[in-house]
Amino acid sequence: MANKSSKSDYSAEQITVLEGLEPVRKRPGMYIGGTGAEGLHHLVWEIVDNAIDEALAGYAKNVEVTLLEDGGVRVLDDGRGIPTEIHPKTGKSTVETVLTVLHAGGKFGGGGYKVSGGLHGVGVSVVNALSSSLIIRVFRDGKIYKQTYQLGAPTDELKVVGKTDRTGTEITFYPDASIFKETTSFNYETILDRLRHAAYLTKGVNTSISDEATGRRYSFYFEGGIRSYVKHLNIGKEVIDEDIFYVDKTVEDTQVEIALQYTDAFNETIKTFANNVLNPDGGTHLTGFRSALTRVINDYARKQGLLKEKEENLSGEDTREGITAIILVKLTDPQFEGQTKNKLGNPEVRGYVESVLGEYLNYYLEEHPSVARKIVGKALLAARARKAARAARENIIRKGILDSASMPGKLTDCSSKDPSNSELFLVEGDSAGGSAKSGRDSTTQAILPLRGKVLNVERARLDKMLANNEILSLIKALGVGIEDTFDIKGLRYERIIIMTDADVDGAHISTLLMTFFFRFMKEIIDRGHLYLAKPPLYELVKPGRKESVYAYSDEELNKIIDDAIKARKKSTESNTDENKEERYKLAGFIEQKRYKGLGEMDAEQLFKTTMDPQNRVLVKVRVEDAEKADAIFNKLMGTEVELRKSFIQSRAKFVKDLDV
Ligand code: 1YM
Repeated sequence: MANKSSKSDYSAEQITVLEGLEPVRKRPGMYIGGTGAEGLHHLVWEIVDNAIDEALAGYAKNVEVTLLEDGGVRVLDDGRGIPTEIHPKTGKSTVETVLTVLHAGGKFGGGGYKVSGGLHGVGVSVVNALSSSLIIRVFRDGKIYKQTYQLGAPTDELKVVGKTDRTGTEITFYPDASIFKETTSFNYETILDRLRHAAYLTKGVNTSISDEATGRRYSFYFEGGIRSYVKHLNIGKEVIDEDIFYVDKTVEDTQVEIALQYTDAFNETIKTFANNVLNPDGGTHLTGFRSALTRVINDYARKQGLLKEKEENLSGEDTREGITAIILVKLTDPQFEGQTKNKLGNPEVRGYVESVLGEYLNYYLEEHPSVARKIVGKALLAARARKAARAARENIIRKGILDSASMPGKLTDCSSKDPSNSELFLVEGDSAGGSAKSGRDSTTQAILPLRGKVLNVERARLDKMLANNEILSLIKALGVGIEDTFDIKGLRYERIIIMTDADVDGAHISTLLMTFFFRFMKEIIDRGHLYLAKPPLYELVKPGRKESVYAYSDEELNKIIDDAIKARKKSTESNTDENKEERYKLAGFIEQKRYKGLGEMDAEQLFKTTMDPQNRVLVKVRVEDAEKADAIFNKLMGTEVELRKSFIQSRAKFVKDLDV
């Protein structure tokens, strides 16, 4: 840290005394955001941030949080210890001044810390004001100092209570239950998460948490700092290369630290921090990062001939597709924009970040040609996909393809024009489509045959979808439009029924269709319009009888046979262990057929078994948890072939059975 030597001694004058603590207890929400669980945890952040600041300043190596069995929280660091000498303005010890005066602290006085993470911090005094009791111990100058407070007011003097050879600060506090009416219990996971991030952002600091009540404990130390953070964020994602770009450089007293890695995802994850505080709305560091990234990747692509002379530049968005990056700047005088202070405003930072990333990413690409090629390749793909999507959309709008005037040629519509009693069957393959057409109830049932292989678009991107005739026909038949023009009111059918073979290919096609609905027409699923048809697996024929019996599952098959055996043998118990032929004989059935596909049924059979509202079995498609489903679809449509296979075979997992 740059200030290590120059500012090792605290000077009491740096404290700026602002006001008393009464306002904090009157309006706690103003200081900690609220008095619920979040506000309660804010107390911990306040203290932890001070300890982390001491690590950031290069003095502390360890920050320890303990959840005490009696409901208190203890935070300990091994830094210099809060100064104990008398403060000239207050006439009290600096410890007491820090704990009782709002906004007192070196960092608010313009000196003190060079860099400070607790910029949003309202100060330890706020924690003190909102605690039924607080105990501070300072290890400094070979002595242990101790003082106790109640509701922000000292109950004794700062006293020497012992000798020590260590240094540091320890604060133990008990949140005031009359302020935190909702809850005063701290969440282990929440604090653990915060400490993990603090460890990522502060290279070399060891953070730990222990919970006395449960005995749980955890500590974090990341040799790699923000490199480890990037790695953590990319867990479970397919990275384009294991190597992580990393730079740490100081320009004009501002430290710029960046780590980045690309995955095969479509979205970007860029987290920006100023003095270890997250800036959710970015700011000048983000702007500098983006412009350098776009420039460097374009320059490299041109130089390597990956981008031809007549081709236009890759857009910023293209170069960021799939990126995971952490940008951390440390500066003396951070300024924030907006009410929430979520955006870094210092104009000079843009140039600093731009020059650091510009220079070092360029070196990196030169030195890692295979990674560089993959990054450029990914951006080129993103550019192409974006252009294709735009062209496809414009083309479709221009040609009026989605206008409802004309129905697609492949659709055999029903005669009813009332959506509430109409249904649309999406049928796998032309031959089954033919049977469905002749077997259907033409008043209420419409048929749209879809050819499976054409639907096989990896990773559902709208442009690919729109380039697909089957999908275009589907969108048109549904009458709801797509994307900006989507409107559920136009839906022409109450039920949309996916009808595919009961095999792996059929499952694949229905999954692709469900993906399409999930990604582009989720409302159709949400409103319960999407179904899967369940064709029977077996047809059972009794000799001499015309009527067949159908079984839709193996359990059902067994039950039908069992019942028949019981009926014939009356009093005798049936035995499921008997061999198959024997059982069929006993039951008086012969097994006619095990259906492998819809195509094996004639029109009449298909209607009777799978389409007839009186007899059929339908499964309603429901998305229980949109986010989870999206992740599953991502996996499914992604590169992990094995995962995909096993998922398809068990697709019932995200489809809840409902017999209609
Ligand atoms: C468990 C919480 O607060 N540690 C801590 C706080 C301070 C210092 C060291 C410190 C800062 C400085 C000089 C300085 C604070 N000091 C002040 C104030 N841990 C925890 N560790 N010497 C020690 O800023 O120059 C406020 S916080 F105001 F006294 F300087």
